[in-house]
Amino acid sequence: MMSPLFHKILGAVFFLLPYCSQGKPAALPSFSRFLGEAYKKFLPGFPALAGNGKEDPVSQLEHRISRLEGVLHLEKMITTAGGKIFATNGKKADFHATVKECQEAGGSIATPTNPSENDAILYFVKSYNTYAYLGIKESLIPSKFQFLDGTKLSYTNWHSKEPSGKGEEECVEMYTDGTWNDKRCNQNRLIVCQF
Ligand code: MMA
Ligand code: CA
Repeated sequence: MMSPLFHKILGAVFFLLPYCSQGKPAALPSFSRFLGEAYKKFLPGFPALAGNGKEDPVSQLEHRISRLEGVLHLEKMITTAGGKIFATNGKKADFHATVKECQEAGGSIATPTNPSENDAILYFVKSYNTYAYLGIKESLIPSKFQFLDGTKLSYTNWHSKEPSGKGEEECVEMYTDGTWNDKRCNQNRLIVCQF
């Protein structure tokens, strides 16, 4: 599961931790020298340290991550709400393929638990003008919906007269106004994941 490169980075992080907590960035060896050639595999074509190399490695990485986040936000691929990052690849899939794609990416299907998370998902539904499946399914009791792990919904945003399927519509989609509709699971909808 864990690649040798990941081990190396993890090793580097733990190696660097005491330096950071003591606030001695000046005494650090170069992070790129420590990683050796490994960073080239990490992001081919990118220098390990942009700029003059004076900043400590943690700041360098924070700066680099924030620039990557800027690019992904510009491309309408990520947005945040609270502690979650929501992401889309702009592709469409049915419910089961969406759950699988999100899992394989290390996340899970987007699941709104409050109005701000609902708005974050809505941002993609509007940008791509495409409904999205949510991480919510009908329970064994018809018209009673729950999170995929079986826990009770803490927040709902049903469209008026929904849910309407009474056992015939087990999945839930988000409309372009942010409200929810219970729906059969075999439609093509925008893939939105959370991380
Ligand atoms: C469709 C389907 C349902 C939804 C109704 C609303 C006709 O069925 O999308 O899930 O409840 O439209 O009119
Ligand atoms: Ca419905």
